[in-house]
Amino acid sequence: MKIGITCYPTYGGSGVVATELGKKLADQGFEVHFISYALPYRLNILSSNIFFHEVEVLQYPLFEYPPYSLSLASKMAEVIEYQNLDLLHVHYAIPHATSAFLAKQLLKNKDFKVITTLHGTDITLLGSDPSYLKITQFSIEESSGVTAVSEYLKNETLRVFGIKKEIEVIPNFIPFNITTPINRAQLRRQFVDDDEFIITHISNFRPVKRITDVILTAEKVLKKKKIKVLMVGDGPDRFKAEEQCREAKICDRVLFLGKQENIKDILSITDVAILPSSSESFGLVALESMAYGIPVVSTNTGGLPEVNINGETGYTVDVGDIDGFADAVLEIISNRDLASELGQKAAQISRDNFAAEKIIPQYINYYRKILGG
Ligand code: GMT
Repeated sequence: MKIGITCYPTYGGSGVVATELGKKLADQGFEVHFISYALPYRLNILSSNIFFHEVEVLQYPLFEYPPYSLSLASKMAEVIEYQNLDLLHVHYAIPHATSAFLAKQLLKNKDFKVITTLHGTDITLLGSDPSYLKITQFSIEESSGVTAVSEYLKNETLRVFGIKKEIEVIPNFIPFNITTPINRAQLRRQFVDDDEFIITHISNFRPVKRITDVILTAEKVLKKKKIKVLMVGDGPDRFKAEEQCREAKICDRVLFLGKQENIKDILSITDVAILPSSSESFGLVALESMAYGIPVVSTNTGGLPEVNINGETGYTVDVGDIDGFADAVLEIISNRDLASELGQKAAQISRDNFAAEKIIPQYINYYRKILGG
């Protein structure tokens, strides 16, 4: 089977999932062609089964906004035709599913299938906005197959678009092998003393992540316990959150580390992961934390409760409930046995439900079903 994969190549869960999926498919002997405007940042291996096709976007003075979707559609059509692909799997509907539809129109006589995987804000924020609603709905309906990363996202897609399309739920998987750095203790000591705890937040710091809730929670927890908060990532709300730390005089306790490539080291020294998002279709960061045996305190919104099980792998609280967040964090860091119980269960559930070995075959079976149908 020859498979094309289109995704956003920069930081972000959908790109990570698409890239790791492609790598695993290549390991199993499938020929995989990535099509995007840059090399996906996790596509850092040499394999005779992996190819990358860069989409060049022509600049022209008339274009205030160069039409990437058109360049992408042309490149998709070229790769499908000349590499003789059986299947194009696009991650994130906007604009990838629409470009895939165009590529199909360009290759009317070629038999190939398009599968769209919905990841989250392509439905909940952008796809449901009037400016994108119709075209997203159309592109989803025109895909040969559609998957969603959670039951929540599937139901939300059917609700928002009022469509009857069959959507297969294939959850995200743990996108790395669990490794612990040999200098873990030393690494941890760089950040905290023995009687202190590390609370970590990882995101792209957009409004939907509500990072200011992390700071408000830290302020409350710091009244009772010594913690350091590691803020990993960058984005539009960083300045506001830094300002908040300055006002609360907790800058020495909240460290903004910026974007980090190696989140495995950070997770290996973390005591509690915190995710106060107002909307989250899945929450890959919650899963990655759980894989490291870290209890997660997250909101109970969207697909998060399908990953972080309240009272078992951590706690889920209402969006914006700062007291709830602070109480949950305090409960975990004040009780060593509870923390260890939650952490062990988190690791176990992440393995049982979301191991790559369990999820990749679901994609392969789905490909076969769509190709056979
Ligand atoms: O948040 C985004 O818009 C980016 C998107 C992405 O490309 O990473 O995130 C979504 O997809 C992830 C991978 O499936 C999910 O883990 C995230 O929960 C989801 N983000 C939201 O729903 C806010």
